Amino acid sequence: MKAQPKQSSSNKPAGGALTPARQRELFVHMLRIRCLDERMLKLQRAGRIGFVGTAKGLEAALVGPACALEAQDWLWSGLREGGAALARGMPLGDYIAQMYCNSNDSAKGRQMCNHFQHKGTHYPSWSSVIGTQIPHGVGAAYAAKLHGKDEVHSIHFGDGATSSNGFHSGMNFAAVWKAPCVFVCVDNGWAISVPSSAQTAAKSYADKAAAYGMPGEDVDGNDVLAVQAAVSKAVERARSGKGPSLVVLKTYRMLGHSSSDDPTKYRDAKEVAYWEGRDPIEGFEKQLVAAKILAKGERAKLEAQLYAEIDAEIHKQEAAPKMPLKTLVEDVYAEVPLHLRKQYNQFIAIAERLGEATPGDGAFPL
Ligand SMILES: Cc1ncc(C[n+]2csc(CCOP(=O)(O)OP(=O)(O)O)c2C)c(N)n1
Ligand SMILES: [Mg+2]
Repeated sequence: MKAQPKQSSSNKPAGGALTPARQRELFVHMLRIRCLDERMLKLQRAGRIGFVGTAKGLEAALVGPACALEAQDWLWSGLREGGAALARGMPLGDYIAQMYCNSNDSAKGRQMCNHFQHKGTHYPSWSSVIGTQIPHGVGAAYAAKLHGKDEVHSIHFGDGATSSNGFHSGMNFAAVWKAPCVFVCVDNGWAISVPSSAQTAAKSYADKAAAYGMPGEDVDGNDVLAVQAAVSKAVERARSGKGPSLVVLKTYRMLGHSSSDDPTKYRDAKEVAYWEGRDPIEGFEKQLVAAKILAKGERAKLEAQLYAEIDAEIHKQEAAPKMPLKTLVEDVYAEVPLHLRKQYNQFIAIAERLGEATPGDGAFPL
């Protein structure tokens, strides 16, 4: 089979269960994220790309919601939903071009790498500024409602973002306006080095929903079918005009916060081992094998196919030219104004004298 992402099958399950073919698709989406993370981290360690924030352990929390949305819906990203965009049809080439910030990067190299966007699948560009996507997504959902569009906006954020202003204002306005949106909190246990136990005194982040007058639900974020079902229910509620819900996906970030982080400095190996035993891909693989949807040993074959596709795309994107430097001053004004032309000329003079930065010169320090 061809492992390239696609959003072909219907999300409307017959009798509440996903078809075997759809379950297989979900599994492949999850595997792709794992394989891609592994490759990206290696490229970063080799100094070939600048920065990676992996989603190892969170694959079910990415793929479940992505596969609960229809093509006209929107997904507003937290810090790790690049793989969710792939599951909704963002091409692999766009993902990897963004990691290289090359001339194929749809952000034109203006975003830090690992900050994806894809117009075609309604996936607005990430912001690293925690929580800002929440009021943006709520505003877009409210606008869709005013324009009578059949759109649901799925707004994703981490446990850490629940302490942001954007979370409170977004949740409040969404409930008051009955905006067609779903709040997906990926509680992966940590906000860099701050554990969830220090982030809130509430028993669960889901309890916060009651304060804004919306339903809140805790879900096993490592069980992709449970995640898909819970988010589907919240999406249908939003689509039918009943307003927003909060779905909290309880999961775990298996690796560091980013390629610049060493999690052994702040968390216990026993905690990591506990979650290793609850790996979302292994759990789903066992389920699919037991249901004869996947053959024993098939995972290895799928992984080999995925790695071949990823590696071919890496070679293609690594060979692509860089963004032309003049794009630094384009796209803001109809004509580049004098002060920007002066700055650009100064910049070119410096680049000619000292040369340009090379990969590995300026890895982002966070
Ligand atoms: C407004 C703001 N404050 C602080 C930071 C620094 N920062 C970057 S990531 C992060 C933690 C995010 O944790 P969480 O929301 O749980 O997402 P996760 O990384 O676990 O996916 C912080 C505090 C930031 N980017 N923006
Ligand atoms: Mg977190």
